[in-house]
Formats: sequence, C-alpha cells, structure tokens
Amino acid sequence: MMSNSLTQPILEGNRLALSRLLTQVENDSPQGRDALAELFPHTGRAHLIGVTGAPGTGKSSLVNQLTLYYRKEKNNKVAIIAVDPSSPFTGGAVLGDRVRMRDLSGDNGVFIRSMASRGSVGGLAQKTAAFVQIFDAAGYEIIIIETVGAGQSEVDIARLAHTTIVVEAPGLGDDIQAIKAGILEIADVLVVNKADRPGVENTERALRSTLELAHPTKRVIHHHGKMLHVTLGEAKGPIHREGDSSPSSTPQNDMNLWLPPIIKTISTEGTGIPELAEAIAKHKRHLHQSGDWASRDRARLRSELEAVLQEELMSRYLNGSHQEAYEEMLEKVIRRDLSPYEAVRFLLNGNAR
Ligand SMILES: Nc1nc2c(ncn2[C@@H]2O[C@H](COP(=O)(O)OP(=O)(O)OP(=O)(O)O)[C@@H](O)[C@H]2O)c(=O)[nH]1
Ligand SMILES: [Mg+2]
Repeated sequence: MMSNSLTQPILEGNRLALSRLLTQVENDSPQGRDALAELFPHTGRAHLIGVTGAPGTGKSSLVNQLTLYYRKEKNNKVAIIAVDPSSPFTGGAVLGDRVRMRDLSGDNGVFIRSMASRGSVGGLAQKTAAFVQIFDAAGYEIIIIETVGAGQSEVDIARLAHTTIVVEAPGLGDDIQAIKAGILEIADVLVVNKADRPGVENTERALRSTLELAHPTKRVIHHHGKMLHVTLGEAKGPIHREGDSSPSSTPQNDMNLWLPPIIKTISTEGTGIPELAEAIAKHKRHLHQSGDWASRDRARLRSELEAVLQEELMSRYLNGSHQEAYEEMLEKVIRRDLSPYEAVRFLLNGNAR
C-alpha cells in the first residue's frame, strides 16, 4: 500500500493533517480512503461516548463540561463530533456560549468537528465511524459524538458508541421527548440536565417509571438457547443486554445487569459533572467485565463492513465496471423477461440460479 502523506503526521498528533484528512474523508476522496486504511490498525483504544437527546436539552453544554472534566481531571485527549449541529457555528461556537468555549479553544488536547447530516442515513453513520477511527488513531482517548433528536440516524450513530448518554431536561412538555421515540432503549446513562429549572423531580420520576417498565423485575435472558430467569432485585452487577452475548461470555456474565443510572446536572454551572463522569467510567468497567466491550466492538465493525460491502457492490453496478450489464438486466426486468431476483442472480453468478 502506498504510504499516505497525512498518516504519519496524524499519528504524531499534527492537528492540521488531522483536519485535512477529516475533510478528505467527508468528501469521500481516494486519498482519504487510503489514509483510513493505514490508520485502521492503530484504532480500537478510544472510549466512544454518544450524547443524544431532544433539541435544546443542553447536550453541547454538557459535552463542554465533560470535556473540561476529562482535560483537567484525567488529562485525556478529547475529540468531539457534533453531528448536524442545529445552530450554525464557526470553530468553537458549537458548544454554545463563546464565553464558556474559551475554556476549550486553544487547548491542543481538544478537537471539535461538526458534520452535516446531508446524504443518506447510512452514509452519515459511516462517515461518523470513519471520523471516529481517525480520532482514535490520533490518540484521542475520549471521543464524544453529539447528535440531536431521536431519529433512526441518531440510533445508528449511538450504536457506534460504547456508552450512550440520553439527555433530558424539564420543561419540554409533559412527555419525555426521548421516550416517545424509544431512544431510552439505547441509553446507558440518563441525564436530567437543567436541574436548576422547575420540574426536575417530575422529569426524573417519569424517567424512573419508564425505566422500570423497560426493565421489568423478571427478565428472560437467552443464553445459548437456554432461557435464564433473572430477578433484578437479586442481581448484584449491571444488566447484560439481550443479543449482546459474545461467544466468550459465561452464564455468570449474563447475570451481570446494568440499569442505566439517572444523573442530574446543571451544565451551565458544571454541577453533577463528576458524578456523570463516574457513571460513564463505571459503565466502561462494566463493559469490560461483562465482555460487552468486545461484543459491541464486534457488532460495530460488522455493521460497518456490511454497509461498505453494500455500498461497494451497488456502485459497481450503478456506475462502475458492471454498469452495462446492470442496465441490460434492468431492461429485461422491465420487459418482464426476468424477475428482479433472477436479474440479480445473473449479475452476481452469471445465471439465474
Ligand atoms: N438553566 C439552564 N440552562 C442550560 C443548562 N444547560 C444548558 N442550558 C442552556 O440551554 C440552551 C441550549 O443549550 P445547548 O447546550 O446548546 O443545548 P443542545 O442540546 O446542545 O442544543 P441543540 O444542539 O441545539 O439541540 C443554552 O442557552 C444553554 O445555555 C442548564 O443546566 N440549566
Ligand atoms: Mg448542541
């Protein structure tokens, strides 16, 4: 493989090279792809934290505070990917007040990058995944992905993360926004931000009762075809998600249960941030102990591989080497000479079977 001029500087922490590569990857350039391939062996170390929730709940302010915490208390390098920030920004302004941003701008251990959500949902998740790989290779120990709302793209992006934080705030109406969209299911940690506002207790109570519905006392966990009955009250450890069981997991691990904690914060002041960081650290420990870290890694890379395979195959037929054959098959399908299924068989195997 040809060595890419951006790769080495990025591994050495050069911010300009990093920024250039992000742009190349965003534009899907061949150099970007080459560089990604070279960087890939250097990935797999970062803790990916997703932050999502309804518009205006204070996600960016929270990310700002968390970042300050990781810089000051842990000396971690932090990268922030803001997916489709609802308000336009230049440089650091993504994190809200420029005043508060002064704390982060000029800090070489922090890199902030926004990403527009134009293009397909799958494409967005793929590009976010590529950005994550670049930051990971560049030595950022913490990578925070902020997404707005609760659509499928947020869920897809949240699946990239090891730890997903769902942010709620009082005063957004009686309903809890995220619950309506079912995003609570992907939450590892719940935050009730704006705890200085009236109605915090109501929001917290609503979250708690919804959580209890989502995690009933008796849960059935499938384990290698067997069904294990788990009583939450008796469980010592955190919840193991269904479908997450890795081949290496043992029944003991499956009994480990994780209940998303609810943390109250005031991001404008930094209140509750150490508690939130502790909950995140605890979740990370849980992921390692239960084997979920490895299985999430596996699931994430599998879906990335599938997306790339799909994209590559499609482009081969839509505008690549097999375009002519594709057009020919399309005509046959239109004439009802072949079914779409048969046509695809022809394209892939040279015959209809
Ligand atoms: N009172 C109060 N206001 C807050 C708190 N956290 C954030 N805000 C304010 O809420 C507004 C929205 O904050 P952001 O951090 O931009 O919220 P966001 O969720 O990132 O918003 P979008 O990215 O637009 O969805 C800003 O004016 C913040 O100053 C808080 O804890 N208490
Ligand atoms: Mg924001």
